[in-house]
Amino acid sequence: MHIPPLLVLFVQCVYGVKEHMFKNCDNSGFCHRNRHFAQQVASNPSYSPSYSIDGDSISIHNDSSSEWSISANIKKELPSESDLGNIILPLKISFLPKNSIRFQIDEEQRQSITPGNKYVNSQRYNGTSDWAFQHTATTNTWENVNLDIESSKNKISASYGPAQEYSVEIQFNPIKFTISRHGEVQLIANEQNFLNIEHWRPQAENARHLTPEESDFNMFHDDFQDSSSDTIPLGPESVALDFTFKHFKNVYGIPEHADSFNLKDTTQTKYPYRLYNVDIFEYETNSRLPMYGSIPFMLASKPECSVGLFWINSADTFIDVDKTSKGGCCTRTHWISENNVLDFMLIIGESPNDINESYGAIVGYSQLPQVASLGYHQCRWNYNDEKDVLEINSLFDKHRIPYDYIWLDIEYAESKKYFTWNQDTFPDPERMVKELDHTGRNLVIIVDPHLKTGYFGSDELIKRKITINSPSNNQTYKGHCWPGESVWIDTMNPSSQAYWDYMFRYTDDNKFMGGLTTNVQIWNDMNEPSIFNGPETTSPRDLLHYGSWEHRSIHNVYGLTYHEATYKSMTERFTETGNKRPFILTRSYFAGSQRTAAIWSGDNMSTWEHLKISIPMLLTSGVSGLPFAGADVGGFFGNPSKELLTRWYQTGIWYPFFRGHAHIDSRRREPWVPGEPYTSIIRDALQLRYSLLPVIYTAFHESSTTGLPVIKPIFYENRKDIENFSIEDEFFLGNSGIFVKPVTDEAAETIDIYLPDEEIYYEFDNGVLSGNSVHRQSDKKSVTKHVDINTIPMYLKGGSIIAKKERYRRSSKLMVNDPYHLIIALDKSGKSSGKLYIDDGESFDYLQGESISIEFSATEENITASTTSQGQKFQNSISGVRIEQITIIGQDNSILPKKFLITQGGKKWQFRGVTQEKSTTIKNPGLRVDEDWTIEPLVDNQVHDEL
Ligand SMILES: *[C@@H]1O[C@H](CO)[C@@H](O)[C@H](O)[C@H]1NC(C)=O
Ligand SMILES: *[C@@H]1O[C@H](CO)[C@@H](O)[C@H](O)[C@H]1NC(C)=O
Ligand SMILES: *[C@@H]1O[C@H](CO)[C@@H](O)[C@H](O)[C@H]1NC(C)=O
Ligand SMILES: *[C@@H]1O[C@H](CO)[C@@H](O)[C@H](O)[C@H]1NC(C)=O
Ligand SMILES: CC(=O)N[C@H]1CO[C@H](CO)[C@@H](O)[C@@H]1O
Repeated sequence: MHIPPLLVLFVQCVYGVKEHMFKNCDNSGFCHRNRHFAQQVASNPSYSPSYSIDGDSISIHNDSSSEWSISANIKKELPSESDLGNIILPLKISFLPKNSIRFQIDEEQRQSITPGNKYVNSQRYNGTSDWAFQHTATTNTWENVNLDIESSKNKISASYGPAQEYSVEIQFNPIKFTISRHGEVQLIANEQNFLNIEHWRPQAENARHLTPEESDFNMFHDDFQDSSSDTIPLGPESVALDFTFKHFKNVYGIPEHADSFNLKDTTQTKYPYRLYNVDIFEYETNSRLPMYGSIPFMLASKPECSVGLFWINSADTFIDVDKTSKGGCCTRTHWISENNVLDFMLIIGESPNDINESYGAIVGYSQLPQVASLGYHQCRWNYNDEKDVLEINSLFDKHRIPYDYIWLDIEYAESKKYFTWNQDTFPDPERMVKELDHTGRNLVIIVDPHLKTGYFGSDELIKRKITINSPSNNQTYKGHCWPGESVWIDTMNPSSQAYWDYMFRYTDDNKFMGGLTTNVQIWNDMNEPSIFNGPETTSPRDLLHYGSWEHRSIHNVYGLTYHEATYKSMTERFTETGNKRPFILTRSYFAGSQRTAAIWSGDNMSTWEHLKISIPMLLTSGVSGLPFAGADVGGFFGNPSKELLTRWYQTGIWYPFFRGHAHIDSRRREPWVPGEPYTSIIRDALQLRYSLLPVIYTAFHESSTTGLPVIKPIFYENRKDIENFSIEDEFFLGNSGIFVKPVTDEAAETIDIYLPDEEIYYEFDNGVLSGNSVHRQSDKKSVTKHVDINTIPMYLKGGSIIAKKERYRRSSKLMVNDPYHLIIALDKSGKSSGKLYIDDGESFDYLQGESISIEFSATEENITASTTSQGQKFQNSISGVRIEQITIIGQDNSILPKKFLITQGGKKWQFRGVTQEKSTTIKNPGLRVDEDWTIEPLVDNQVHDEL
């Protein structure tokens, strides 16, 4: 949510000119200077770089952590007028498990300089990885690391990886880092010599430090309108480097932008992709402007190889993508950050899967969410009071529409003082929550990082010295946000955790969460942080955090530190009430946020363009390791037409995080508001989502262990076709074989669907098999399909087995004991397989093995289910759950049997199926879900001896 109501008028005027609120590369000092540097270098054929590696400084370590690394010094040669001599930039290259390698470059003299502000830490910040990386040991072992090092006068090479299939060559002068797989070059860092590290220098001496390539634009001050008060106490400090992806046409990732999945060339514009977490309400589509979150991870993929680049930096960052090279030589990228150490990781492998696994092993996989959080969330700014909330709750029942969470935006709190309730509108939150609990529903309430001045919430923050501070006196900074004058919690400070824990357990005054138990969860908004009177809607860069670090250094990771603190506090609360998994939604995020939170794409608008762009945005989030993402269904700002709202629900059911939300000035638009036929169509879509929860949860489980995107780009399924790399409006639901292309055009009558591969695809519109199927024709890879407002175009790929739950229930919690419908879609050769993961859906017991994984397989001989489970407790709890129906669909029914022999738990029995044209259905076969079983076909009338 965003926009103070008073500003709404103003917003109408600025809409369409958002770019003036945010810096671009021309008016951002460090970006401007580095692009200038790059242009000078590129246009000077006799350019001799100022940077080189000192060959004598090389040393090789195999240190205590058994981490292989190479250290060396990079020398930066200054103009002869400078009396500083050479600048020493220590370089460390570490070989990480499997297929990753990390490069870190620091600046030696930072140990001994005196910055212009005594409160400021003068080092280059190197703590980004402490926040981004997961802290538990990775499951990878070191056994696979083999390092062969070869050195000569101008270079050193090492091969690494399980079979030493990867190698890195480090050239000293000019500096080049070349990464190969099976001897073939895949990536070169600094191929274009754009390496640049602006070393520390006193302002007065600046002129003597400039090389001919450098510009001194905005080094010590900032001309950009509302950032002119930035004191820039350490002067210019940027780090920049280019990366050439060899023979790669397509690169992905670096969210968050409201832009295409496949990244675009940016060389002709002043808008490189920018990563800077800002409150960009009413954002425009097809834009490289920064948004609420940042993940500086890029994936390059081509049929034979994939490369991941993780630029470990939490400062303002611009990324130029250059696709202008002739003959498909490469995609070139130029990464520019305002400050911090230069730190990046390269991950190389064959498929994007190899990358997802290694990247996830480092930053952590998405945590397995509770099942309820995968249901539908109903939000609005604001449900006014307890009566309103309970009325909405019962209207869902009246209209037979399932949902799991109702949300309260900022108006629930007294004067927007988080940790309080408005006594007039919410006199008895406990009563309200109990009422929701009757039907298994839950509540989410918002808690933002700005705390209004002059009440216990902020007083205590100031007393404990855990606020973000002003650079002038190192005292609490005060700015403006929702409640008016506010202070911000500094969750970089480890002491803030105890305070946050305390607040989430606080029960005095008007009892914030006292009495509220397991069905209340938290929404963290405005944590970029959004500051209404700050530059670019956010924090001044020279504010101070714990460790005397400037906000400039940590800006993009602040939001993560905040939602992690909330997550920890909620986990701690739940230890007493059943070890439940917290559900936290955050607007601002960084690499690693997936470990503790879900995200959504902020304040979008009720337009068809925003509906359409939501899909590439979610694909991007998925390949960047953060699959639990969504977009506000219906669009936050504005009033969607009935058709747009309906199409948005039909698309939203595929969002990993599925929430309807609306601005305070938008008209009510709950699913029953548009009336018939729309309400019924929306109900069908929601019921489809609920029927697929077992499939969605299984996809999330896979994601939480392998990094699999929940909505999966089609080039993850088939990398042989180069066309697949550019498709951004179709996707698979995990590895389930469910293939979808939502309708996102107004008044659509037909839709062209590009088929990802040669397999047969069974028509499965709205989750119902029609008996029809499609496959690629020799001359045509796509099919045209007629659609009307009811149609949710989808297919089940031949070779898949999925498990649905088809009974209507009011919420996911009430579905726990419902039976499954198994759908077996045979591939061209008559086989298929699939997975189902089940656990209690809400506690952490699954980490102790309290879960069941079922592998289904079908061949001509039999259909089998093979279950794996370590814990007995959960298994016992679902011993009553049955499979109520099995549908087998194939290309032709002559191969489909009619009679079956079923074996489970030592018992055998016969069963007759109902055969239609292309499918066979077995109703109530009497199978339990918690134990292995086999079904074998019987020739009709065959009498089986054993029975
Ligand atoms: C380096 O580390 C590996 C793995 O711990 C070990 O086997 C090896 O002996 C160590 N020392 C050297 C110099 O290779
Ligand atoms: C600035 O204030 C923080 C407490 O808010 C304190 O820990 C830190 O030492 C102070 N810095 C200096 C240089 O005085
Ligand atoms: C960051 O630098 C400090 C001081 O040099 C060092 O102790 C620490 O280990 C570094 N942290 C990382 C993550 O490299
Ligand atoms: C099912 O059939 C496969 C061959 O397709 C066979 O290998 C397997 O043993 C059979 N399983 C059972 C439980 O009969
Ligand atoms: C997208 C995808 O397929 N994810 C893969 C991530 O990595 C693991 C391990 O390599 C694979 O098993 C997953 O399938």
